[in-house]
Amino acid sequence: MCDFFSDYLKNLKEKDFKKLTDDFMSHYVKLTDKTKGIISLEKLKRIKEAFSVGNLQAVVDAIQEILSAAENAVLEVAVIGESGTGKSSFINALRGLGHEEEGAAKGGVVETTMKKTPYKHPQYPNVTFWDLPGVGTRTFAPDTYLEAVGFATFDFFIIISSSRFTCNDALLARKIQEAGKSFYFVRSKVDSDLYSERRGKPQSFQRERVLQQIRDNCLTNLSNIGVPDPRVFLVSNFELHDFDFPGLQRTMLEELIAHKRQVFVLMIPPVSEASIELKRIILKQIIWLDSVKLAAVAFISFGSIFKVFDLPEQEECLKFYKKYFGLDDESTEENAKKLHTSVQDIKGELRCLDSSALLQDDSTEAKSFDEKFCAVTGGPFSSIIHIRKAYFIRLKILDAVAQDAKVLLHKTLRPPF
Ligand SMILES: Nc1nc2c(ncn2[C@@H]2O[C@H](COP(=O)(O)OP(=O)(O)O)[C@@H](O)[C@H]2O)c(=O)[nH]1
Ligand SMILES: [Mg+2]
Repeated sequence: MCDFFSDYLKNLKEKDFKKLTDDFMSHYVKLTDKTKGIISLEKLKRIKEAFSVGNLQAVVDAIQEILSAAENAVLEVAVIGESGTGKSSFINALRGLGHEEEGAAKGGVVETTMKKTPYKHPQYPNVTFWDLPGVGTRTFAPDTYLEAVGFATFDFFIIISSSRFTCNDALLARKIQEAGKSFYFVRSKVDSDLYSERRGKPQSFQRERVLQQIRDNCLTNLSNIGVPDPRVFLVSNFELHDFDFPGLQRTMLEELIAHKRQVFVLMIPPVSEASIELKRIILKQIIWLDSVKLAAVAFISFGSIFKVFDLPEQEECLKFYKKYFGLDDESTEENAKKLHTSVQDIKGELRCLDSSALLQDDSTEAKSFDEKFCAVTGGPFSSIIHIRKAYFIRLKILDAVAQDAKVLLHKTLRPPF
């Protein structure tokens, strides 16, 4: 495997700044895995320039800014649509809450929201979903709608429609676009459409054809009102792993500004393999950037020894990743209830819970590197050896947790009855 850190060490020693820069850039591209990464173009340029002249302090500063901005990013998502279209259900689904759970947005068949209502994510308080009533209600007239709801503060809008495309949907889409904001058009309840079509036309029913007709109808209507390149996603709030929800998550992630991508992927519920992978890809970038930064710090403050990434720290790291992937104790209890099984039964299937086996640093990469540099004692080199070891352990924990999240996902998708 490509070992970024042994080359990093070698390049630093030899002051080969060109190679250092090239390696950084190519490794980052590889880590982003065809999605957008957490570094903005402007910051990437800054890091590249700093590496190319060997200015490690500037590298450290830029990476620190990236990590802090990602850590502190705030996400405000507006969910708009007429009453009954499934806004509350969608918000609950995005917050990983069952419709009857405590703190869930109130839903139902009668109109329950006449004013804008914020719903904070239960685990990520920096994320707020706003349940906004449809345009054209008495409270919000079309002309003043966006100003009245305070559109400037939202990162993006999700317009939800559950049946025919309405004039109000069209009006709103155009206004959001004129205001220079992104919107995603979500056509909800497609599970109901499929069910009705299948019952109504059992002989000629074709799932994909029905879905295509719904999609085409939304696209045509949006194009007719002058929305260039409209983004339409077919969703069932009861089956988020299916239809276009995974694609919607990926599109939202890619269109967010770089420093908000971390908070976005952490908060999305692990409802599909795709969402689990998005989380893994972004977290890998964070682990790597953090390690690149630490290694640069070690080199600048020549002689300082970084302490070993010890067991308590590893356990802390495992705890965080379990939370990010919905494997913490609280989520496991919820899943056990959903699956009508015991917490013990679920835990029995999760590899990451066997922390003693997981946290042992037996990676061959770490060993071969140790052997290569075993003669080195003290100074930045031994620090970088520790940083590199910690890097591999964190990756190992991340991969194990992500793998377990997939195992659990498949259990949840196919209940045993
Ligand atoms: N079949 C189906 N029903 C849904 C879906 N989303 C919401 N509903 C139901 O539609 C009704 C209205 O949903 P709600 O979320 O309260 O809509 P809101 O008024 O826009 O907030 C409720 O009975 C929901 O259970 C969905 O994707 N599929
Ligand atoms: Mg509602």
